[in-house]
Amino acid sequence: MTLPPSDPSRSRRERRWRGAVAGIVAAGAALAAGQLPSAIAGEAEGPVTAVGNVFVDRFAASLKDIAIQLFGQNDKVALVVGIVVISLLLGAALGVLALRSFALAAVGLGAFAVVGLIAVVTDSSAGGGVAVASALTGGVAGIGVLGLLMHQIGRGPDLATTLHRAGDVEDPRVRTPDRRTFLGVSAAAGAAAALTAVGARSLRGRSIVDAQRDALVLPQPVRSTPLQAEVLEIPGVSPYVTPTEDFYRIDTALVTPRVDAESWRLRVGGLVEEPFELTFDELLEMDVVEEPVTIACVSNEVGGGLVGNAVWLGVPLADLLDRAGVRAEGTQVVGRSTDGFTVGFPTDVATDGRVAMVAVGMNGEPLPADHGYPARLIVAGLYGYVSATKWLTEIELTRFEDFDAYWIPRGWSKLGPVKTQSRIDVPRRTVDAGVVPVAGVAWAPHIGIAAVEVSIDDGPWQPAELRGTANDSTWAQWVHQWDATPGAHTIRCRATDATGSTQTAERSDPAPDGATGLHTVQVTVRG
Ligand SMILES: Nc1nc2c(c(=O)[nH]1)N[C@H]1C(S)=C(S)[C@@H](COP(=O)(O)O)O[C@H]1N2
Ligand SMILES: [Mo]
Repeated sequence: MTLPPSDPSRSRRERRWRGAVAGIVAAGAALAAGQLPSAIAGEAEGPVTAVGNVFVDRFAASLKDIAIQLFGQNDKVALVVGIVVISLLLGAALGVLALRSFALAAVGLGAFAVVGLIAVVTDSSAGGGVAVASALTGGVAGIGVLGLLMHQIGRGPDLATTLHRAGDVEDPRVRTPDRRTFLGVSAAAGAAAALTAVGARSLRGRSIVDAQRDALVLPQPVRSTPLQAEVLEIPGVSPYVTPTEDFYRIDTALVTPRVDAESWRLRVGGLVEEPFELTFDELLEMDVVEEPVTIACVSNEVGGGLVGNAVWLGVPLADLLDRAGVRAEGTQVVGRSTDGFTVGFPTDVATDGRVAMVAVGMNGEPLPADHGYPARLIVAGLYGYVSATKWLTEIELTRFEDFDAYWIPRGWSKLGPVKTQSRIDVPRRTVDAGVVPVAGVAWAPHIGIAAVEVSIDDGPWQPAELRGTANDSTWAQWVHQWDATPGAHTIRCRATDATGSTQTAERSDPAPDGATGLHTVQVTVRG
């Protein structure tokens, strides 16, 4: 099909549309090619996630409401998809611009590469040479593909100056290929870009660090707390120990850092008498203990799933601090991650006898990469954002008032003790009439749960039966046998901790220091 010269507005629309397609394909090619150098260099991250990381650290996390949303996995996928979609839309605009001036559009694509370059350099987890290579490859691929497709439209870099501009009338000397040819070439270039992106991704696949982790043999603990024998096994009720693959994951890292334990060091310094540094082997040679601890995220909503119980193996934090000799002014323990994330909590918490450790094992295995391999902090009774640094690399003693960790300037409380909570796991929606278990978990680490009560339809609080726990740092499973009658019912639960204090019914949001309120479920009982 040749464009009908008799209809200039239609032909202009058609050309504009082709320009947009060319721009989208060119931007896609730039994105995909830009991912290659870092993938070949064995880096876990490319420019796209670098832009995402910078976005998380600089902008999104400073907006409190978005920050709460930005913790989880789905938000990360959404962020990466958002970056790609915005890039392609910018590409569409540049493609239309290229119809008027290829040079300007090329400059636009160059600017696009520079943004990627700046992001990679800014993002602490990536290196400079790779950043430049990414920007060059991406920029050259983008401009090259745009040139190729513009040539197809008859507006390539070499032809642009020879074209008549006035009225966008077709120049008879320039053959405009038909739509099918244009789409064919675009599709081929798009497919090549997609293949490149997939290739770059699979190159990142399993790193040597995964193999290293699989080969690691954990040391035997000098002390461990036996798990209690009698556990609730009701379908739908959280198992006492959360299987690692079901354990919630929260962090600001768009791509899990893969930390090489061989070059990894743990530095203990700051306001201490004798700062020191340990290799991973030296850390493993210290006395390790094994304890189950329930950890929770401050952004967990009442009744939510950002909480889990695992058996952690690690070196007591108190032993490391003793070795360094904390000075009186060292009132805050700061934990730094390889990815720049930080936590901070009062030094007293690390030494008051509760479980506080540099963990290397989770549920009998080396820490998974997602949960902080090779080492992380675990402190019973503190929310993760103030304590549980994954990919830990430095413990620094500071004055409490001298340093605020990652989430503090972003609107969260400086102190983050876990609030006592209880959750109804079953029933959640519908049940058959008769005696049915109302059951779930309750936690108040490191204090312990003394009682859980259940109220049906705002009736009197009735005690639930508690299962024993291995220590006061884990959640307790609970069950209440309910004689369910047909119809709609409201079930609530509340927990009392070992100090005798009962959960408040007052509802508050996760920000700034953890949600409060009673978990409430509406169920329908079938007759
Ligand atoms: N390096 C690093 N460590 C981190 C975080 C992070 O963003 N980066 N998030 C913390 C938060 S908010 C929580 S709740 C816990 C979650 O640990 P998990 O992913 O192993 O469940 O990790 C903590 N450690
Ligand atoms: Mo968290």
